Amino acid sequence: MAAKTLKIPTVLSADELLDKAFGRASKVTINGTDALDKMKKTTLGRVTAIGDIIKDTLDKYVDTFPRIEKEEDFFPELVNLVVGLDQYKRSLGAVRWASTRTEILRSEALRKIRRSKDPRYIDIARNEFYGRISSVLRQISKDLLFLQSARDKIRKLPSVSAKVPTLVVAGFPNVGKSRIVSELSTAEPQVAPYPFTTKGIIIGHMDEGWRRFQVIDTPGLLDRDFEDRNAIEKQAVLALKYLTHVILFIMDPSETCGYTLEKQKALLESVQRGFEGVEIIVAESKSDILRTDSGRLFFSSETGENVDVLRKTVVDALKRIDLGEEGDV
Ligand SMILES: Nc1nc2c(ncn2[C@@H]2O[C@H](COP(=O)(O)OP(=O)(O)OP(=O)(O)O)[C@@H](O)[C@H]2O)c(=O)[nH]1
Ligand SMILES: [Mg+2]
Repeated sequence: MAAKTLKIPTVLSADELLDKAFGRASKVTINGTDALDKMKKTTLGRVTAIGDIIKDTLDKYVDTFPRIEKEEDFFPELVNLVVGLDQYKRSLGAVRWASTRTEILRSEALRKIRRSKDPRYIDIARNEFYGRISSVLRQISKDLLFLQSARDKIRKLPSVSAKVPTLVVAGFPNVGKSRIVSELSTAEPQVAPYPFTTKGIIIGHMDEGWRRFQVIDTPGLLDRDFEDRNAIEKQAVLALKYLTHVILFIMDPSETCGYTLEKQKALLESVQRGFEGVEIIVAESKSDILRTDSGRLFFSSETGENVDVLRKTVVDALKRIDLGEEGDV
């Protein structure tokens, strides 16, 4: 997914694109059998070049911006949050329209110029084309500016795969989330930026035979009461929902994290409400410090106690996730 979004080129403004197209075209000169023939061929060459450059550039934008068809998914939700999906689609639609218009205007102009035997009419047809093509680009100038800023934001979105069964780790700060994510991950987890958190999200992978699972730690997102968040933060959390197949909720009964067990239970309930229908595995951390008789799964990243049991529980839950052909963006 990231690879796809990284390929988006910088988006030129309407004026920049016009400058580029007209600048290149002005270098075109084609010889002819006489003055009229030369003028005609040169004008045809310039109109063709302008049309080509503008159309190719616009088509490249349409092709490289991520196509968002299925909206109820992680990536579209994020795009919606950071740029606004309606405007995104409208602007891409406007660019597509401008590309089609360019093609039509160019064909019309070429036809008129080819037919013309009078240099004055050739000039008129050419100027008409220049004027119209400028006007088309001016009409989409706001869309181009929007897409340029959208590109910068989309490029910063995290590169997580929607195709891989994913475990998301939740729990208050300091309960031991990051440590268990490292324990469970095959390699050192990577940090990816995530809008609305300063820390980014931490992505690890678990390899189980031929299968690969994703483990995601989300500092700043699932470590506060859902209800305490502002609307955008809530959406940022909900976007995660599309990515989350199983939640590992970590509780620290030793309370060395700085949160009472009561508060932690309240957070768990809040996560349960926010992620209805998602399997939530609750595990108590830091069993080297304190073990309760709650009957919950417990483990210690410090001593390694029960980390294997936790891993197996998590892997079994992830194995039950069948993504089929779904999950692609
Ligand atoms: N004794 C003991 N300490 C642990 C254990 N797991 C984590 N810790 C300690 O608890 C502190 C917090 O651990 P982290 O893994 O950073 O906690 P976190 O939940 O990722 O915290 P945030 O990133 O702030 O949300 C660190 O000092 C860890 O060393 C454990 O199993 N036993
Ligand atoms: Mg952490």
